[in-house]
Amino acid sequence: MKLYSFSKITLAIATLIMLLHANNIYSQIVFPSQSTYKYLRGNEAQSLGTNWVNPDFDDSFWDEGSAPFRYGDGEGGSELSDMNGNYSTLFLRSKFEVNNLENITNTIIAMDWDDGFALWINGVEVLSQQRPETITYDALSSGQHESGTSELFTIDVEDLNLIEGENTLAVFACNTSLSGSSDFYIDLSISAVAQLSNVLDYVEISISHNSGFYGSA
Ligand SMILES: [Ca+2]
Repeated sequence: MKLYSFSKITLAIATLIMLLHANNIYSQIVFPSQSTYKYLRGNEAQSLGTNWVNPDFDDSFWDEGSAPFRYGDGEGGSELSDMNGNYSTLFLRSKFEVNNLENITNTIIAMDWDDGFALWINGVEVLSQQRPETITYDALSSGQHESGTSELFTIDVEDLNLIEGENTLAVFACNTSLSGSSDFYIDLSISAVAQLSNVLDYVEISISHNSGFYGSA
């Protein structure tokens, strides 16, 4: 009998751990690198306007491809062999799910880019680096930045304009010159830390990149 009781207690504890674990896994954001996006080349974006960052924008006429979007550096993803000399910017849109938003504290955005970018969530700009003052189809980055290493930006979840369920990600990426740069690269991941029952639990971080080159800007 004693052994039976012990088994019951063990089973109860195991079930509780499984439930907590499942709940934690469910409280998360996982948007990995090499994700699929709708994208528009800068030389097709002269009349794009500014509402392309919004969730209800119709991107059905945009191309579709997986990150990284690049030329010169890296490997895999979508190679933009026509970019150098023809357009300096790229417009990207994608979706990601947020589950149990109330349990999420910090969010980590891992960026790998060359040379500048700005990022919107549900129409609100939340992060940028080497961003041009004005986002236009022919803009250039305000400085140079090399790809090859993901940089982590830890952002308070309250500053990210997240909603429960489906969220819209919009990314503007640009080069440092129209034809004088030997490379271009953009990829990112978004992941979250969930807090449950006063236990801070590291859920998942998705950082990976295939860029094997470290060329000049
Ligand atoms: Ca470049």
